[in-house]
Amino acid sequence: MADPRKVIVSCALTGAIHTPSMSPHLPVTPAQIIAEGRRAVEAGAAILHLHARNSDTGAPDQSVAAFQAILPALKETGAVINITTGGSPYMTVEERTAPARHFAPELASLNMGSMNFGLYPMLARYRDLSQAWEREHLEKSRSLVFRNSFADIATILNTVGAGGTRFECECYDIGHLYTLHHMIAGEGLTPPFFVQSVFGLLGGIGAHAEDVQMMRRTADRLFGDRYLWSVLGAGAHQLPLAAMSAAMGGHIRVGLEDSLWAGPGRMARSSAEQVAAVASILSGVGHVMATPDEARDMLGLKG
Ligand code: KMH
Ligand code: ZN
Repeated sequence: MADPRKVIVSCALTGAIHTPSMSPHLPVTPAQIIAEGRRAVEAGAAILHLHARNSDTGAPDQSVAAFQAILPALKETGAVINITTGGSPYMTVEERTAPARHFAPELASLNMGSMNFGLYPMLARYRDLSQAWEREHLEKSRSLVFRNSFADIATILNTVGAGGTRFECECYDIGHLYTLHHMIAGEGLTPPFFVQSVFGLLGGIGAHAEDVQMMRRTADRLFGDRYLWSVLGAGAHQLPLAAMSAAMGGHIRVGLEDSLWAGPGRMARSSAEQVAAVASILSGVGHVMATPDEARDMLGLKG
């Protein structure tokens, strides 16, 4: 019998989109983020995708100091550390890349195109945003364009990549795959490429099975066997698309950054609950979760 397929599970612990008023379980202080990271790794996550927050307000904080408060303890989990370069979509590229440039992690996110970022419709459903920054976030999000120009992408590749960091290439639409393909030729990106396909975020591709298949087919055509395909379903799409990715031979990303839910109408109490749900999906189809070291090997990370 063939060995079981190893699936890399990434866990995104807090992000910059959801706010404390939306869920009491969203980690914002260093102690909460560290505890969530440990639980996610115990549940089987190989990669921790990290943002940091201001401890007092829970607002996104992309300072080196905010990451310094969480990184040493999270590195001790043994997981692959993936630092965001998306930061918050209101920040400049200089601000967004500061922690990844400073810490030179094994992995960093790289957003592959500019887009309307579907925050407003999601935020507008929450009536009781209790803090001023959360209400401002709602107001600003209506006219938000998440900017990732060709020059921005190249800057991130060249500055963050200089430290030996490799990239989780976040593709929110088919066009972003073509941008990645273009960047490979021009900017010296080397395989294996880690393609994180993001589904169901308004402004990007939808979360229908046909969308998922189209993304996969296009990536196969462009990158052949030189890439690893991972699926991120936003909000309520998270676990259904995790199951679809498992069935299609893909890798999976979950976590409270991407969805506050653990099932229909049921808020997740922890990112680890979502990782555990993925573990049971994978065992149901005969796959196993890759360890952090297996993920390092598969992604060609510096270790
Ligand atoms: N929240 C995800 C949909 C980043 O950090 O670079 C996008 C994300 C961006 O993870
Ligand atoms: Zn992120």
